[in-house]
Amino acid sequence: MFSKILIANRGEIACRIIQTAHRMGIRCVAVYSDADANAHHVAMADEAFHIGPAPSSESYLRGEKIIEIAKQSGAQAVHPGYGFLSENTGFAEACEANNLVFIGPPSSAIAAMGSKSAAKAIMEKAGVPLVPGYHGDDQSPETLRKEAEKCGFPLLLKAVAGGGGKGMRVVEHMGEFDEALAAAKREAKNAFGNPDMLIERYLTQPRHVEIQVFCDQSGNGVYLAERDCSVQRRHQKVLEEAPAPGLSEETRKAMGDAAVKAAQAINYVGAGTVEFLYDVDGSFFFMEMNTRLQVEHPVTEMVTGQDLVEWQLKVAWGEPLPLEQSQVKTRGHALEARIYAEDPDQDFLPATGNLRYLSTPDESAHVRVDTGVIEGDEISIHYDPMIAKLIVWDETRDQAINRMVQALEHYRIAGVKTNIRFLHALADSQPFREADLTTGFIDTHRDLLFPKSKLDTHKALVLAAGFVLEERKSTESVSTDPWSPFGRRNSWRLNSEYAQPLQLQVGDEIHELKILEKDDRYQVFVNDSVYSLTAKLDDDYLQAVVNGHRISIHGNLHNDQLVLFYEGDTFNCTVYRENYVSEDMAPEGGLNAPMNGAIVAVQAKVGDAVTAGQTLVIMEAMKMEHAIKAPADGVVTEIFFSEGEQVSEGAELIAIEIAKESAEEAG
Ligand code: MV4
Repeated sequence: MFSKILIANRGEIACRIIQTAHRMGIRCVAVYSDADANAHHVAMADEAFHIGPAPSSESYLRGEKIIEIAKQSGAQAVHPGYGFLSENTGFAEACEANNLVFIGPPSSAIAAMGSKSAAKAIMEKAGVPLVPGYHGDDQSPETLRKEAEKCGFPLLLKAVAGGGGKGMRVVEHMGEFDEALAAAKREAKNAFGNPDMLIERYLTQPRHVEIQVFCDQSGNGVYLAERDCSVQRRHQKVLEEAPAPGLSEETRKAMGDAAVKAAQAINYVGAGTVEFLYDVDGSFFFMEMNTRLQVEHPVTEMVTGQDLVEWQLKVAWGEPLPLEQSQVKTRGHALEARIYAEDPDQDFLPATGNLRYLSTPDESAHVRVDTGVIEGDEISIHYDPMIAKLIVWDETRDQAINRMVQALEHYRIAGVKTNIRFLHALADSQPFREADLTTGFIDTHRDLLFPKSKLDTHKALVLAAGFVLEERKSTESVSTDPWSPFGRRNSWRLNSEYAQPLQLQVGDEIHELKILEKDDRYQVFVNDSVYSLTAKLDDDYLQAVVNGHRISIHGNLHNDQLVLFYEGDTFNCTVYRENYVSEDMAPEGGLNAPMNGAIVAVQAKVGDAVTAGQTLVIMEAMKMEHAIKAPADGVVTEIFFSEGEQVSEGAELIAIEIAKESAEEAG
């Protein structure tokens, strides 16, 4: 077996590969960009080499540089992971040419799947079912029209050079054909430099079912069941599962055999995936083959009990496949949800920022978390916004869904917007539970996937008050001596004669709360209502009783940003500053970017005396301008950005020293 390999990747997949390699006694060399100097994959590896600046084109895509490092470090093989160089024929060849084992298929197999029409021709010859249509070289409009008539409508024009849904056009009838063809060709020419089209009958309600295949260097092949990846959004997979619900044993076997034939037709070696369109009537058709280990491979591992990275390493070393087809068994059901840094409420706009609070569900035989980040890490614009893959397993699909829902509730992130709430609604929805899976799932069930908050605002505000008050107590009671006059009870007794104001901002609205404390109970006044509250905070865990309803939730208070986590949902509010400048915070006042954006204007200089409410910086984000204002009177001590610069959400823009009188008033 190899004694040292290089992992030409980053993030969760680099960590995933290192984990198995280490278990097998293989040393790992990592590579990293400027942005990843402190990344988890670098820390996990035995050694790591810097390969360039943050942009992938200058780091993780630099094949030659990576090969040079592999040779220099004494690595015998290179694992490309997925993405980056994993399906780059030039890189696979360069590895081979430099006596490095490319842990993946031969470059010829990658190349064979590069063109859709060539791939279809190979598959047709191998007897793999294809969607009826045309994939010939004759691209004259007359031939294409004739083939369209033969195919029937609706039909789909697909770019021969396309992939991932780019360059596709549905044509409903012949009257639309010429115009659609011209437009699709133009688009394909622009996007891929190749205007050639293939024609397929358009399946209106297909599912995406893919087979995991493996081949060794002697040409033996097996399939490790299938995955259903129908739940996608703009050709990005969201939830995947194994096995595919409702697939009959006969279909599974037929699809598996077809997938192995497909792989063998191109002399495949290693891990590959053959994607099929699976139609409502049970028929299936070859779509494409992915010549790499895929993101969603863990669901296959969970149901087969096999480690696919271990298989890859063994096959690359020249060993036979660990199992024969008859030995491959599956058990139970696995689901994977992809946790992305994105904002579902802004059309899934990718989000960036610091993972200032990160708490993951406990891992077990039922729950697995594949991730490459830890609390405090930055989600940057440079790479894929996937934060983690959450994988669950149980005996039945329904139980697995319950596990997923629960695990999502235990996945808590503050500092970066995520799709966790969306995934929670999706996994818990009736149509998903009923396995009403088609590639149109998310569009069809849109109304179910953006649910209203389950926590009413008043109750959330009362809990927020409990969190803030208890957190203040724990930080203010510096003394651990229970008899100290500065201990927690005494210092608060002093204030218990009158109502404490607390202002919490939710969205654009500021809620003025009044709080009375008596005998370890609070009375919280919100608008015209009063709530009785007891609260106990243990680190991030709040146990509260609100009007006799016991609620235990987690939360995170960072500066003045409070996030509460409740049943997969989050409640966010700002603890209004005027009231929150406590002694440890004054006299420094920080001002942070409310979102990712550009600095349009800086309207103050270091040394300027400024007054509360004065505009200091103007930012532009999503075509709107936002004024950043002084929270109190003070003097500007530092300015961190200049006009025209891009800033990330949460970045400190300007520092001011708050004037003494102003700080006292506020405190
Ligand atoms: C199709 C199809 C319906 N009929 N082909 C989209 C990505 C590309 N690789 C193939 N795709 C499709 N091809 C025929 N003949 C529907 C899709 C499709 C799709 C496929 C899998 C998963 C999600 C999808 C979302 C939209 C369209």
